[in-house]
Amino acid sequence: MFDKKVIVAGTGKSGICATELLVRNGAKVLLFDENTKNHTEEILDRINCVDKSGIEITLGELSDKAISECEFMVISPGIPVDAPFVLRVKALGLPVWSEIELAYFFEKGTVCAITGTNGKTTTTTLVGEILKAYNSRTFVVGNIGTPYTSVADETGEDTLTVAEISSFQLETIIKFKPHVSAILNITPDHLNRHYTFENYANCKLDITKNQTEEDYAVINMDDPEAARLVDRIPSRVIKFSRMKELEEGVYIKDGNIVVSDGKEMNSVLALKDIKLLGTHNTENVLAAVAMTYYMGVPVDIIEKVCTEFMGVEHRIEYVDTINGIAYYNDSKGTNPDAAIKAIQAMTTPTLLIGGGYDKESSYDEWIESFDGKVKYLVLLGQTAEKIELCAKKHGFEKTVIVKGLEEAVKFCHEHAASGDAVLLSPACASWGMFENYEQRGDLFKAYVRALKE
Ligand code: UMA
Repeated sequence: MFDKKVIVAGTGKSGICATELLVRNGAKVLLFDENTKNHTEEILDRINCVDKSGIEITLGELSDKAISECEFMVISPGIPVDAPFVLRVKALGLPVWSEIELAYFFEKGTVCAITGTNGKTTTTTLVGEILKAYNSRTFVVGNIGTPYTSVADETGEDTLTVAEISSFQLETIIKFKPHVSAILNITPDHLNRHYTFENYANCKLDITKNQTEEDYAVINMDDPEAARLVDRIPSRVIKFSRMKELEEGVYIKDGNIVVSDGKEMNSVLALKDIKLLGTHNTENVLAAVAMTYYMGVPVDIIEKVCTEFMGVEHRIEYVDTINGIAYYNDSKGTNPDAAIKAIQAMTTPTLLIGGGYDKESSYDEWIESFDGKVKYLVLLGQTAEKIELCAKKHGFEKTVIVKGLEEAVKFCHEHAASGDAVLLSPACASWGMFENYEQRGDLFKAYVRALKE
């Protein structure tokens, strides 16, 4: 399939699945990771291939000679495009592909893709559920946790793929072209990687860059930054709004979500039948309705699945009630904007657990959104002191710094009263203390459940 070897950079989920896909399809792979603490044997063990003879593993540094023997490089999302070794590979003339691009090379069916700062996972899951109810040959992939490369060569003309795509993944797409794309919202995130908000927004816009007039881009008109991109989109824009009625698009009329093509209006479902908490989730449902409608799914299927959908793990997920205190896991709240949505969805006094890896976010708006609801802000991780200072600046004094998540849960258990809520919604990534947000959320749930014993 490829004439020369392919470099795969990163030995996380993405790198392993990209390697497997390439090897399954007859390519030779040079698997590379900068982290020398990794072990070649252990990496090889994680690769699920019958014949591993075409795989070479290099840790630490890539030599110019090794690079020149390869055709192109596939990079994992976590690797910055300006990492010195990536710049060297480019300078030696090799194209650099996102693992999304590699997967798309093998794609034979219809693809829809979702990006945005927040709501991606909920929307992707819901779109996936709707598409599965319509066509059982549906794949749900991407930043959501299942690399697209793990299923790309199983696709066929009759399959549907829904992909959650992060800005990291969009940075190195070349031909990736979803038939229906969506930009849910754009607020500052990952600025340590993209440097400026404009770069970050441009990465998001790139989800539409290969689309043509036969394709659709679903855009949230209530989000000023997403709405600003409309004129730069080459495909047919399908606008959606929770706040205003549109001439054409997906919006709310008399309590119903409706789709209008400018001539006819089609009512899809009643807003009151949605089970998800918070206005941000209404926007996610609007996006999912728009996407699946233009993917050709009949309205009765969209309605049924949307009204049955209960939401996603780690996203304002109800855990348990202990001594009259309700515990919620919002570990997926990895940036201030997501954490604001979670605190806004709370209806009782809340003990909030936050802090984690420093993505150089600003926490001012998050603290301002507390609105008298937060009883204590319990902080952990690299950003604890920074957030505490920011809270004090805004006159919020009830902060506590703890060593870890278990201590945070214990503090909340001891200081909450019946009727209060405890919310883990860190506004920060989990990296440094946990492997990922899933592990952070799972541990939180385990510590909460242990309180019962
Ligand atoms: N590495 C280097 N050099 C670097 C950086 C990393 O060699 O400069 C190596 C590391 O040593 C490690 C490997 O790269 O071995 C890790 O690669 P990775 O960080 O891309 O991790 P994966 O396990 O492949 O997970 C990635 C996504 N991770 C990131 O974007 C950071 C996962 O998104 C995604 O679910 C997975 O692919 C499957 O597609 C997680 C995430 O946090 C959930 N995403 C961000 C977000 O949602 O905000 C964008």
